[in-house]
This record gives sequence, structure tokens and C-alpha cells, in this order.
Amino acid sequence: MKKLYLFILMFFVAFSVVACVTTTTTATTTTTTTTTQTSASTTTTEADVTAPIFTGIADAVIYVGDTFDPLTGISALDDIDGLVTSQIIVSGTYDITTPGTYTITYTVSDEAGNETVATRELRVKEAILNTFYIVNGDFSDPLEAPWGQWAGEGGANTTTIVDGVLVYDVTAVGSLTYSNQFSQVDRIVETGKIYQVSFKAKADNVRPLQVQLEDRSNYTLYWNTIANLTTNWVTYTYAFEVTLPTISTGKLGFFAGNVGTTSVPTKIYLDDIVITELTELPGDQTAPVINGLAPYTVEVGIPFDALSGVTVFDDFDKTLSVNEIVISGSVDINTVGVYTLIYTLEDASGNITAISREVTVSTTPQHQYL
Ligand SMILES: [Ca+2]
Ligand SMILES: [Ca+2]
Ligand SMILES: [Ca+2]
Repeated sequence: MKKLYLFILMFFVAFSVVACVTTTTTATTTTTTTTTQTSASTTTTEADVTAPIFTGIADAVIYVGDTFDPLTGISALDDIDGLVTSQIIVSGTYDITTPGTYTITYTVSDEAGNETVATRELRVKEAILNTFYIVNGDFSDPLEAPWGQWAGEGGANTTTIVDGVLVYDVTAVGSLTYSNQFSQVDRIVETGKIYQVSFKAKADNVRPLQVQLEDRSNYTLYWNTIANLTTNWVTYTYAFEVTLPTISTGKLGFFAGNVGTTSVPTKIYLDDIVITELTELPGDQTAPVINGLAPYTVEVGIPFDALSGVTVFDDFDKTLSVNEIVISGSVDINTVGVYTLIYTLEDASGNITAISREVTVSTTPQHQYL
């Protein structure tokens, strides 16, 4: 009996499998037929639901005076209509004679009304009229060559661009003026030309920043100055005439090492660094710099030279000397106390610097060497 049951069971299983296979085959056939019919009818009635595609739309940078055609290199292709470049509509306002950033909008539709809109940014930059110019002086592009950074001789710094401003984070002053450098190299500097350097700067803590132009191949100094940075944005402008030979290895450097005696580690911010060629030198408009006026402590009864270690610098008045400093106030070296001296220095053009300095007369023996 068991064998009979088993046989009957096997018969039904086999029948089911055959039935399944048959059913499946039928279904497949039906599906294939339906698909063929559907695709045949689609070819004649399908609606155009796909908008055209643009190619060649990318942000652009030009200089004032350059020509600019917003359609150059741009095309539009549609899946049904084919090339529809002639249908592109350009909108948005831009002025190629005025530096700025503009948005240009491109719109194109196919015959079925499917629309594609795309935008691009057009940056119009100040024209470069002289061979000596600064690349990316407004820091609107990524920080890369010819900008460069260096630290050594105890200095340490990092440079980054934050919101279009160069952040020069000096974390260690170092021992020398050039211990921290942020500079742009390989600038063409021509003999006999008059250049103006201008830039915006500030610092988290007040400190001097040395700005200089040198030949990076042999360190010949072409020009330098000291900008006394404050915590507010100030535009610093300097002009100089090149008397040394023409070079293509000019390096405009912002040196934030140990400049003078009041250099501290701090964040320095720079922006809008521009070199302009002038036809004549402007007058001297910058006050002289007095270095070496840190607070001083002297032992009571010991002679004190108020000009010891003090140096001066002027951008134009090269004969200006430390002996032209006028000191007001006095120090009684025989009486313990804190005294204030005012150091005043005027350059030949009447620009005046006045700096106060604290001098302490103390009973404590000092180990300072004059
Ligand atoms: Ca289409
Ligand atoms: Ca900027
Ligand atoms: Ca001056």
C-alpha cells in the first residue's frame, strides 16, 4: 500500500511541476506579445518629456577691456529636436567695463516646451596694465603659486583664505625679520619704473609687518617698508622707483618674523594687494618708523641712554637719523619711579611719528646691556 501511495504522490508532484512549467511558459509568451504590441504603439505616440541639455556652461574670468560673448563655446542639444543652440536665451546683467562678479542665466526649450535653465558666474577683474602685477591679490581664487609661504629661524605660520581674505596665522615670531614669510614670487620688476604697492591689512594684536620687494635669486633688496598693523582694516599705500636692474625674479614679501621689538604671534589679515604703475612719484606721505622703544627698566643711579638700541626708518627720507628724534619728558635716575618719555620724529615732508615709552627706575639690579 505504501508503494501505491508513494506512486500516487509522485504522480501528482510530477503533474504539478509540468503544470507549473506550462503556466509559466504561457505567461512568458503572453508578456512577450504584449510588450511587442506596446512598443509598436509607443513609437508613434510618445510625448517629448525630456528637456534639452547644455554643454559648455562654466564660470568665466575676464579682465576689463577683454571681449566677451556669452554664447561662445555653449550649445544645447535636445533628445527629439536635436541641436537647439539657436533657441538659447541669455539673461542677466553684466558689465565688462566694471570689475565685479555677475550671474548670467541661460534658458532653452524644446518644441514640446520642456525648459532647461542654467547659470554661470562671470568675474570681471581689473585690467593688468603693467608687467609687475600681483596674481590673485584679492584672494578670490584658491591659494596657490605664485603665492607661497615659508617659516624658519624659529618662526611658524600657516596661511589660508577665509571668505576672500588671507589669514596669515603667525604662531611663533622667530628670531629674524624673515622668520615668517608670505610672498608672491617671480614678478617682473623693471628698472626706471615707479610702482605703487597697496593692500588692506589688520591683525588680532597690534604688530609691525615688514613689506619688501627683493630679487629672490640673490636677496637684493629693491624696496621695503614697515606697516604698523592695528586691529582695524587699514589700506596701506606705498610708492617707489626702481633704480636697480630689471628682474623677472621679483618677490613681494610680507615678513612677519621679529620685526622691530614689538612683534607678537598673532593672526594677520591681508586683502586687495595691488601693484599699480605710476608716471611720477607721489610725495612722501608716510611717517617715519622708530624701532626699539620697548619699556625699559634701569637701576637707580645708573646712567640711562634714551637712544640706546633705537633705530629709525623712513620710506623716502633716507638720511633721517636717530639723532633727529626729539624726546620729551625726563627720567630722574636718582629717584625710583615710573617715567614716560615721548619720542617724536618728523621726516623731510613733515610726516610725524610720536611714540611713548615707559622707563622704570628700580632698586633692583638690572642685567640689561646697553
Ligand atoms: Ca526634448
Ligand atoms: Ca578679498
Ligand atoms: Ca616718510
